[in-house]
Amino acid sequence: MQLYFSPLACSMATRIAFYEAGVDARFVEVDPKTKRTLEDDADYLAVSPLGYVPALRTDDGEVLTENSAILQHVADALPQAKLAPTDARGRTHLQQWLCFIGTELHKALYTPLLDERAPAEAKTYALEKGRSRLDFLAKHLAHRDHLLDAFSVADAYLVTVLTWSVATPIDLTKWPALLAYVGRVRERPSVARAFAEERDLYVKEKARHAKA
Ligand SMILES: N[C@@H](CCC(=O)N[C@@H](CS)C(=O)NCC(=O)O)C(=O)O
Repeated sequence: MQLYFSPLACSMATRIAFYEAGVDARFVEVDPKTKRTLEDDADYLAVSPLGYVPALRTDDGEVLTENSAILQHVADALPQAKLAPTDARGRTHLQQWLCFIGTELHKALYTPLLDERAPAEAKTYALEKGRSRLDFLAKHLAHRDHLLDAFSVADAYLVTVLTWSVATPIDLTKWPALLAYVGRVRERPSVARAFAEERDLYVKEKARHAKA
């Protein structure tokens, strides 16, 4: 499988899933500004017309998009890693959290806060609305280690998104359960490795953009 990613973007959740499974995948870096791949300067829009990551090229050549779908595909393809419940109710709970992270947190809260072109009013609105989502999440995580009964692809996605807080006005110390969760999950070897590798690539990306 081949993952199109940008450093520290939501695509990192799928890298974490691969590391959890101990499986080699091909990682193809996409520059978020130029929408070109780093390794061969190919047009990423020809792979995924909306230009956002992640995209996953499966072993049979199909290109999948949308983080939550890709994460479930990878979890299903690598069942030995136990990254998704296999029973119907458990799968519904997984979907519930993936949808919550993708819509309520990632796109509604963090995207406007991280987008330098988003108007100040949009950021204020997102923050106001987002507080109840973070309260809700903190309550759920107050007495549990993971979103579900065990680490799943939803945790891979959530830890990626919550870590973006440092680049936003969201102060996680106001939600000690979330701060503790991020600290705990980031200690997993798969997560620590993914963050370390992508942090280095992110620094390089910033340096490239500063030069351009
Ligand atoms: N709906 C997409 C959104 C993915 C997304 O927002 N990706 C961001 C990185 S976290 C991105 O590539 N943004 C660049 C862009 O929108 O041009 C998904 O869930 O996969």
